[in-house]
Amino acid sequence: MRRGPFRPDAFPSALRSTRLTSQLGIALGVAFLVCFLTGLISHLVQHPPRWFWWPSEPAGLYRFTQGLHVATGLATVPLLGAKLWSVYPRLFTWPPLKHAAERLSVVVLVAAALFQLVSGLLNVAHEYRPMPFFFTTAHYWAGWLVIGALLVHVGVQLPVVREALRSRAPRVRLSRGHGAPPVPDADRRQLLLTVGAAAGVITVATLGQTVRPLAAISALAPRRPGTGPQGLPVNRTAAAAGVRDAALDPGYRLTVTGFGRTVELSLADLAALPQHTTVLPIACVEGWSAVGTWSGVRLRDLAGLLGADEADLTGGEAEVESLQTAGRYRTSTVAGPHLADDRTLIALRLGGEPLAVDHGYPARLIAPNRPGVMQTKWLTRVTIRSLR
Ligand SMILES: Nc1nc2c(c(=O)[nH]1)N[C@H]1C(S)=C(S)[C@@H](COP(=O)(O)O)O[C@H]1N2
Ligand SMILES: [Mo]
Repeated sequence: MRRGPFRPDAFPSALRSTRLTSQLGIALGVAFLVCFLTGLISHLVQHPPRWFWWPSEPAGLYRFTQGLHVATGLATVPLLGAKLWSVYPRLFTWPPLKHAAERLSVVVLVAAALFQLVSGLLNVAHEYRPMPFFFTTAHYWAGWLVIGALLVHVGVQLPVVREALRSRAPRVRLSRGHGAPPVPDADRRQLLLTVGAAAGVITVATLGQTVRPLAAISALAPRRPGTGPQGLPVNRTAAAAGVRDAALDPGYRLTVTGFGRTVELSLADLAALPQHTTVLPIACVEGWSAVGTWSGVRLRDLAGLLGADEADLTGGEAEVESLQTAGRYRTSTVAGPHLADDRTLIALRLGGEPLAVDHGYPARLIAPNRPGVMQTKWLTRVTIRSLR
């Protein structure tokens, strides 16, 4: 009856042990928690509920949390691989039906975790064709599935983990070879080191998309600082967004409206307003980020043209709209802290030159501590309102 993987000695590796599985499991649990929390932050910043408040300071905070999200997710690949390797013989424990319920609950966890890694990797690689769903929504809800299934799994396995980590010997073997000698600790440590090294290599090979000194060795980073027009990567080009002609039209006007007033500003009008320069990163949800030196008009100065006062700014918001007629990122909302912040600009220049059309010419938003998707390019209208 017991054939193939169901044979008693089908999985001969003596390295598998509850101790190994426990150690990998703890590392994986911590990594998933980091991914979940940083992912939750990114979601809340982009879809803020009423109670949520996100500051404009420190300017690079989102860059850090999102860089951590992507780096941790990538480093999880070898960890999850090793963890699954260490336990998959349990799928074939005998008799097959006895542990069906337990296995099914683990299947949910494994499936959701694999979905997160694969969809996240595809997003980082800008490869949306294999995903017939909207990535962001699916990735968000699957994140809750992973964390929920993980809590159940930890609850069930905690006693086993405790036992495995407390008693140093003899170790329980997961494969069902009989009378196998205990595994030397050195071998297990070697395996853990290898897994750790693999995670490290992946991290270093992708961190260059956000840490500039590492860019040269970033074999896996799809976007790198220093590449693209004006030394900055481009996420969506003007041609791809269908705004090239409108953006280059000499008749361009920026409409600024709110507090019962509307002003229309040509590029010359904008250039005649007080100009300011800030050094701020574009921090894309996909993990890459790059710093630019932006110059232009403070958003708060435009609000001032409409007669807004300080309290209108901190307790208000601005909606910025792109020349784009379709697409998810054609508008964004600038919350109070960012609206009032001196560094938030309607940028006209990058690195001292007029913006390249792919970076949002004639005018784009740039604000501290915001995801790249909310740094709207090719602005046509700014609406400012007080929420008091
Ligand atoms: N109108 C508009 N603005 C946009 C986008 C877009 O698709 N349309 N993409 C955003 C995304 S996802 C990022 S990461 C940044 C990238 O800015 P960059 O191309 O100048 O580097 O622009 C943002 N601004
Ligand atoms: Mo982005």
